[in-house]
Amino acid sequence: MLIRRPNDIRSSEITDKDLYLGRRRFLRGAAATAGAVLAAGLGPRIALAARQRLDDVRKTDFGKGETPNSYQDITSYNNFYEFGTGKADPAANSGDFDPAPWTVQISGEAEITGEFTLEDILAPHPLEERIYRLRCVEAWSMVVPWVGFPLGDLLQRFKPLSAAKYVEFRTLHDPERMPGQRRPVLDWPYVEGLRMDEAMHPLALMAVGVYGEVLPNQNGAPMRLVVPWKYGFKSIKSIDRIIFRETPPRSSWEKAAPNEYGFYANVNPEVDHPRWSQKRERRIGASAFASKIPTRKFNGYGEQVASLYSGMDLARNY
Ligand SMILES: Nc1nc2c(c(=O)[nH]1)N[C@H]1C(S)=C(S)[C@@H](COP(=O)(O)O)O[C@H]1N2
Ligand SMILES: [Mo]
Repeated sequence: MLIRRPNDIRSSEITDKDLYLGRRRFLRGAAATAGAVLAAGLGPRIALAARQRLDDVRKTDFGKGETPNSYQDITSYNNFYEFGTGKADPAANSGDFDPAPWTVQISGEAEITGEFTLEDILAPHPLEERIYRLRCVEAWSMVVPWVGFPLGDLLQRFKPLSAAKYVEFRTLHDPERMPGQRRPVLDWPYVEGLRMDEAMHPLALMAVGVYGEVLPNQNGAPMRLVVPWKYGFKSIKSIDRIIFRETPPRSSWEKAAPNEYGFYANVNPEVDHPRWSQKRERRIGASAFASKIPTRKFNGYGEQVASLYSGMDLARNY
């Protein structure tokens, strides 16, 4: 298997796995935190998964003033159909998943293509924490302190050609390791896409961690997208393929129900899902008696992203 690396990376910047999983970035190991996981009330199966601290994470002002959901909420109420369709399934069923070694295949309309190790993909990118709201199309929401880096910084390294108008992302397809893929609930692998200008927008994040720790399997280890102004399903997990394209990719959800899920999927309280309202959302972790909160257009990020869609009819381009 040919493993290349983007030629803009000097070899001195590339170390072995140490850089990603070794001492530099990760200080505390499994033993130190297993007790804490148990104390947080998670089952023993999940406690077996190592919780590893990420080193050198720069704090930012993104989401300043917001109260993040608890680590427990973020890692136990998930959507990740590769590990089951129930909200508790990903935490229950992903404990045995080992996201290492991991390679990412880059193809399509770019100068630099090929297969890269996760270490090569991540090495040049300083990590930062950004607190983002995540609004699921099912009308619940969370606030998550992600750790990652701007998606555009990664895409730029492959020198996209002018023909690259869209970028497609795919999740690993391996039914042996992802038991949910043994049933045809979606057309596997999970596929998502962004228009190139959306992908290059500084709010689009490639996440590798949460709460200062390595991304738990149920949240999309080892690396997942976070596009905070779009419904949660656009934020594809466990990415192993990136394809620069001239034409829009067809996402798994568009294929499954084209009248319900569109390519854009911008959070929009003015456009209801055909089967339910999108005007309000339930904040996970709030009391069962708490009232739902109003959903904001573009999930509240309109000031930054609305210009991407000027002149577009967002009721048609849902
Ligand atoms: N590969 C993959 N990515 C996925 C999903 C999935 O089923 N498979 N679910 C999506 C949906 S619907 C949501 S709401 C978010 C949930 O992310 P979280 O579990 O980290 O909160 O992941 C998205 N990414
Ligand atoms: Mo979702």
